[in-house]
Amino acid sequence: MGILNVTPDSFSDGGHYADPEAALMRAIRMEAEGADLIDVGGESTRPGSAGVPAAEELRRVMPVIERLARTLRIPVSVDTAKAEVAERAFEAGASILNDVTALRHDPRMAGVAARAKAAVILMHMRGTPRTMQRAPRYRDVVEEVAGFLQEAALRAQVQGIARNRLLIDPGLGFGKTVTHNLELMRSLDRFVALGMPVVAGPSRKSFIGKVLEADVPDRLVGTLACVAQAQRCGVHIVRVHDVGPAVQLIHMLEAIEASHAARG
Ligand code: HH2
Repeated sequence: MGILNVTPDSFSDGGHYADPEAALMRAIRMEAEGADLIDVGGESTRPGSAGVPAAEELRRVMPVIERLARTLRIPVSVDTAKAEVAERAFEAGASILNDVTALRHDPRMAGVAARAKAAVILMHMRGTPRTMQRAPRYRDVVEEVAGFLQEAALRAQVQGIARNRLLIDPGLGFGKTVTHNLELMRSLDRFVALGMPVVAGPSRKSFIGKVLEADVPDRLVGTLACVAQAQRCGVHIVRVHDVGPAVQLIHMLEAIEASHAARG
């Protein structure tokens, strides 16, 4: 999943793709590099951020989603917690909802996604982007996040979204310390065992920066290590900024695994 942030303030690529034509070019490039879907977001969720009104989010994402849906062969997802934005994005051709609040922020969201028959990514977050990094604590981060995602999936089904349209995401960096993020990375197979497709979003995040003492532009190798770990654990979708290197890494790992299978 290639990340396309059309925000002025995203933590690693804010302001790069504010012009819809530049955003379209970026998406075409990610598709050519092997992305299987493109995730468009118009509101930064970086730690401490306050959020933007729906009208501003619509102004940012709609021209981009309209262009992508017309031009790309791969599906488009919309990264939003607002039902109004999701609804308009589905009308314009997006087919996947990526809701970092797991349908909790907007009471209308589940109904909108159910009516559109959209696939829905349910992500775990502790608190809100404004508060989430204030000393997060867990008894057992892996089990607590897994329990949350199971409950969120049940709630979504009660609200009319079919189970075969649900995906889950442990929410790396959302209300977690470096140690929590590393524990989640180590145990990604626990989420795969829940029986729904798993999404993981380690790309350029600060836990990588802290482990490697690397600023955002120098986190590619750390990100790729996380992509390799995700692949090893059977994670279905990795959400990345650097699609080309991630696709090459996965192809290489798959070739190695296939050679083993061929030998029997
Ligand atoms: N991470 C970010 C945003 N959306 N969605 C899912 N499903 N999983 C994630 O890990 C995830 C996400 C944050 O990263 P980014 O989009 O690069 O930055 P920002 O929120 O500053 O736009």
